[in-house]
Order: sequence, then structure tokens, then C-alpha cells
Amino acid sequence: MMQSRFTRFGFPLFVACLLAAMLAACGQAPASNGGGSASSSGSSSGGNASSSCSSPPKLAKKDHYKVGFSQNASNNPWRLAETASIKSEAGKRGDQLVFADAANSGSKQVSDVENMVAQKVDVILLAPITETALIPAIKQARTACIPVILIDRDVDHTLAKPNADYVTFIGSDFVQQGKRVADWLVKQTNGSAKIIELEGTTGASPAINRKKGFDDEIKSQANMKILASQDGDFSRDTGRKVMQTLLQSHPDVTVVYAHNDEMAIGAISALKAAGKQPGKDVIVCSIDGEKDGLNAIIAGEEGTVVQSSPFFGPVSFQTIDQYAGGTKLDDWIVVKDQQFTKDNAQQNLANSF
Ligand code: GYE
Repeated sequence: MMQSRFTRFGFPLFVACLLAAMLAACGQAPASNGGGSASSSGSSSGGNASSSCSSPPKLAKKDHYKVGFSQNASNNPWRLAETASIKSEAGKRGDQLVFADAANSGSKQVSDVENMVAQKVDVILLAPITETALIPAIKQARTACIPVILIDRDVDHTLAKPNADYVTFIGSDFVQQGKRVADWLVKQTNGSAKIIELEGTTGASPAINRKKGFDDEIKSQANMKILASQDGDFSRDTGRKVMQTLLQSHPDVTVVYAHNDEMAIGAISALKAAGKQPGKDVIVCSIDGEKDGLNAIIAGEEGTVVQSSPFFGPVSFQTIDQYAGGTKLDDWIVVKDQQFTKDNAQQNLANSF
């Protein structure tokens, strides 16, 4: 009797319950932006040891968040300005900030993100050192149901995707920055130049794309030639040393294009040490908008600086709010930049960093 009842009603009922339970579990942690879904019923923010998410999870609306910020280095004014902006915005909102500085090491940055996952932060702001080093950490955070927002540097989209592995990328158009410097130089030199290019850290998205935007534009100019292009690691001292060496093999250089102001300032020292006058014998251009860069323009030693804003605090926390509110975010939130020359350097000095 019991057996026949189970056969007639119990088994279909059991299957129906199982299906209902599976649907309920799937529905509990949907991706608000990713279009995919979490594969278990984890908490929707702060991660959950028993959760496993296959896309960035929904972020619960809260008055105060516990936000991780993984900074790749703190070795120049740009990075310090970025960190200060994030800290100040978190402070204004009363959010708890878990900060880690990877000191220019990809492996340290991976473990910094792992620590933030272990601490169950609500969301991670990540400034990845290179396009590839942080891919495993991004996927680990996603699997642990913690949304990651990339800021300032992007990753390789063939390895990790916005709205799928991480929420979005907030940052400048680096290709456009390089193109703007090239276009300014074409006008300034009437399309004739012998260029040394000082590249940012190999594999970092601003280094890859500032080179692409610049080089592509220069290629269309018959009398503009890139004599040498070498990694200066976005660092003042490395920029100076690389410039010193390159000057020996290319004393005929007429233009230096540095991927950031720090390397441009280093190159200016090397030019002076070699008896050349920056701004007269050699035109120097760079990207960022540091105080030292703007002062070099004012002193006549730099031609132009294209801005790359480090002020990520307000836009990052607004984006967190929008994400928690269920707004569909673009894959890339583009930060708009200005350009500085002798016409506006002085008036922008007070807002530089
Ligand atoms: O130009 C540079 C920094 O990632 C956009 O990295 C940033 C760049 C910035 O170290 O100064």
C-alpha cells in the first residue's frame, strides 16, 4: 500500500520538489549585471565559503560597505594620488577600506586579492599591475561570489571578461592618450622627428595601449621615425638610466615620448647630463599630469602632457552604488582627460598632484 502510494504520488512529488528546490537555489543569487547566474545560493555580498559563482554576483544594498582596494604600487605621485582619492571617498561615506599595496609585484598582488576574499569584503577595487598577472585572482574572487571592479588598468579580455568575470573597468582611453601626444607632435614638428619612446611597465595595459595609439599615428608620417622604444617601468630613475643609455646610440634624437611624467622627468635629467637642452634641442612629451610634469612645461622643458586622471575615488564608489542598485553597467566606464601645454599648465597646477 505504502509502496504503491509512493509510486503513484510520492515519486513525482519528490521529483517536483527537487526541481523546485533547484530553481529556487538558482534564483537566489542571480547576476545583476552579468547575464549569467551564480551556481549556488550564496550570500549576495561578502562572499560565502559554500558559494560558487559563475559570474559577478549581485551586491546587496548597504549603508556602509567593506571595500577592498588592491593597489599595484605606491612608488610615484600618480599612485599616491589615486590611493588618497579612494581613501578619502571611503572616509566620506563611512565605508571600511581594506587596503593593500603590492609594491610592484604581481604575485604579491595576487595574494593581496586572495586575502581580501578570505576577509569576505563586499566588493574589490583592483588596479591590476599587468594585463595577465591578476587573472587567477579575479576568477577566484568571482568564484567566491565577490564582485571585482577594475580601476585604472585593464586586463586581457581574452582571459577575463567584463560583465562575466569582473563587473566593469573604470579608466582612461590609453590609445587615445598616445594618439593625442602624436597629433600634437605632428603639428609641432611639421611631421619631422627622430623619437625615443620610454614605455611603461611591460604588460601593463597603459603601456600597451599608449604605445599602440602613438606608434600607429607616427607610422602614417613619412618623416617621423621611432629610433628606439624601451621599457622604463613607469619609474623616474629607470627612465633616466634607459635614456642615458639610449642617448649614446641615438645622439641625433629630437623627441622623447614617455608613457608617464615620471619617466619624462628622468629623461630630462639624462638629457641635461648629456649636455642637451630639453625643450630646445629635444622636445619632451608625456602622460599623467603630475605637478612635476606641469612645472616642466612651465619651465619650457616639456612640450605637452596629456592628463590621465588618478582621481578614482568618487567614480569608483558611485559605480559600487549603481551596481548594488541593479543598474546595467557598461563594460568600460571611460574616464575623460584633458591636455596640458604652456597655454594652460599654470592654471591647472593647483589641481595637479
Ligand atoms: O600613468 C602611471 C602609473 O596605470 C594609468 O600607471 C596608470 C599609470 C600611470 O604608474 O604613472
